[in-house]
Amino acid sequence: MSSNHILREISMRRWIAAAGLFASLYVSGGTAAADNLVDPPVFASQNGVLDIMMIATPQPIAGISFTPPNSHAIIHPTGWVYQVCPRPASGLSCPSNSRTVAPYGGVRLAMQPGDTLKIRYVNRLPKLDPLKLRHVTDPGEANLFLNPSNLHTHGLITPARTPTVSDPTFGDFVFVTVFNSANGIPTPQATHQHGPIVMDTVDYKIAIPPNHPSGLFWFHPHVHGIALNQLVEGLSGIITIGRVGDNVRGDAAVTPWPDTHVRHLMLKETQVLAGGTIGFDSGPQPVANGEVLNQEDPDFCAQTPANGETRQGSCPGQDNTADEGNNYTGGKWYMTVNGQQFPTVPITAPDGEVWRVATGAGSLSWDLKLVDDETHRPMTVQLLAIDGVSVHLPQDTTPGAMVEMAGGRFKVVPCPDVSVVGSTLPVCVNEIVMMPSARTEFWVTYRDAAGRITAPRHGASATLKMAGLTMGSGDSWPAVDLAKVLFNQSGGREFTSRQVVVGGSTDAAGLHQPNGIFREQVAGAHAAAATMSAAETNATAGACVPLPKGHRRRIFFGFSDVTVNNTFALGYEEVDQHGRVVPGSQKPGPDRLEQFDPAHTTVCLPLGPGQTPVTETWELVQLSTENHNFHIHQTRFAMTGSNGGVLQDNFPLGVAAPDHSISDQVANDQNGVCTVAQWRSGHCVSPPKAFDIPFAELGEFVYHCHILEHEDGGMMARVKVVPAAF
Ligand SMILES: [Cu+2]
Repeated sequence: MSSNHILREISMRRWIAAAGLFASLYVSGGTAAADNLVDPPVFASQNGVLDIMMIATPQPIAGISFTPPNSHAIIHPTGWVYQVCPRPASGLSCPSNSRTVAPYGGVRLAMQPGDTLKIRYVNRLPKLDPLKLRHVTDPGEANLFLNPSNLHTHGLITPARTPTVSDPTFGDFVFVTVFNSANGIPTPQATHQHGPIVMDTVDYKIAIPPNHPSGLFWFHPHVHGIALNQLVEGLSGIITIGRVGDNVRGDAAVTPWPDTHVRHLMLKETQVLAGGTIGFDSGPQPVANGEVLNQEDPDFCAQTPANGETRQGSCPGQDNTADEGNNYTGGKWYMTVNGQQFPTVPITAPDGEVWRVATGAGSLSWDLKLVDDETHRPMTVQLLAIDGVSVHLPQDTTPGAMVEMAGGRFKVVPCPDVSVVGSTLPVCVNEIVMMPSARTEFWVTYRDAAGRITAPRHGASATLKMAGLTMGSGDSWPAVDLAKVLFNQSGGREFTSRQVVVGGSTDAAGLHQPNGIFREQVAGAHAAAATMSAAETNATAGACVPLPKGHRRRIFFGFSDVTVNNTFALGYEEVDQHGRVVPGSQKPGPDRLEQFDPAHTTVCLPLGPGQTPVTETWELVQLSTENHNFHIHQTRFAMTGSNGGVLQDNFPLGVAAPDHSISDQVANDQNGVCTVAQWRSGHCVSPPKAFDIPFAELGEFVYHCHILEHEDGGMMARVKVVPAAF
């Protein structure tokens, strides 16, 4: 967290007012001399199944060449990658042949609706130095230094299933932890036990419903307390379901967008140290030359480059010792696309390309702009999908409504010269903010300064920039150029209209239609009475009752102890149709917040009558002057009142605005976090944001802030969906 109070105040206002409008931070110089961007290696399902082995393992990062100070040596820092291969007949290692890959940038798993994803997950990660980790002394976390791992299929609407006698596989269940036996044997914990402990390997079987939306998803490890460390070392990859053409069409809404003109861009970021001594929570520790700092520090680089400094795929470590921080001089913070440092993206198709952008960042939020190298102005692109669901909005949606529904994560600009096709509003943007876990898909083709599609002038190019971003009173993320884009488009266009058309059976509207995943009977759900013992039924009936009509669940985002800045936590209460708090509903107690306990279920609900999805309304209340984003597993959500207009699986909550008369107290004495009591009295202004959340999958899962420093710190809670009693 930033200790600079002035920056904090300015940036807070900037975020509130912005709706994605951030000042352009700098103009870059320099020329591209890098390799062309390569799409991630693909493992595609065949005959309805993708059956692979995925090994989390250390490996030098080929795409990052680190030269330490006072040296000409080139070091490829060792990160952690997923080695992936078709599942071998036996054993826990991949054969060394052409079908085994282990890219730091990650692979893409290409699935179709109705497919089954089978993964044999193997943990070969190294043991860690507990003195360089956070949370190892938190309750229940004594095993973290053994580097347990697991897998979450982010955004997939599938059951959070546990094994049964007849089926030993797990579904998308984040409470199981896989330990590498070479690191030692974990000690079962008396409290805060994560869940089942398995040694070396676990089998996942994830059935993708036949009516699952086509879209862009991703996978990553999800062990509480160490998720940040594992992501910034490199562990993540892309999942696609279906094709872009399922929901995106060219002229006259007829021709599906061709797969040949689609790119996948996985953005990652990793900090590399130049040796010396670095301060951790435990105190100063020696670090190696080329060592990855997986307990990431947002202050590693200056937010903006010095005069004349060019940042192509990295920024230089800075000396923070004057501000009681670390000296990162000689180190570098790499920001890569598909594991490549500042690649070139040649666009040759006359109709341009669809870019599907995902982020494997840990805590960092990207502020992306495609800046024309000649005009230095951000170029217009057409937005197609958010978080794996295509953007299908009525023609009369205003830009302001669009910005609000998406939590201010885009700067919306006019789409020039478009004709009305179908009922879908084309949405154009020229700036995209992606908080951790977000996905954004858009159409890139050459446009002039007014945003009009035109033939590119000779040599036209642009730079994909991370513009730098400050998260309210929280972290500041640095500006770095990510890629060079060359507009080598020539020849006649196939799609001659000025827009591509979004819409289809699996877009936002389709999910709530008959046969849609949020309307159909839940697969595998049976009446509770038929499958449970009397004791289980009673226990379930006591804890898992439907939310009464008109009631809402309210979630607070703040600290469990407002005087201690690492106690990220959530609060819970139920409110009735008059907005009154339901007595006895508050967890962990009146006006209190609690850090995540994996053994504690905060929300439990049954499916609707006949085992159908049930939609609840949740109110999210931000108590912090630092941004958070809300994410919930096994479903997605839309702002209440938007008729499902923008369906997303992460939402930027903005920041709370403390009353001026107490702002110094909140900002200085309480680490920028209001108490629930201050919020109730109106001394901390933060209107609740309400979302409709359909629950269409069974099991135990989580909701949390996806800034992984915050999730690991405790800003997460457990939710359980059980079958209906009838
Ligand atoms: Cu957060």
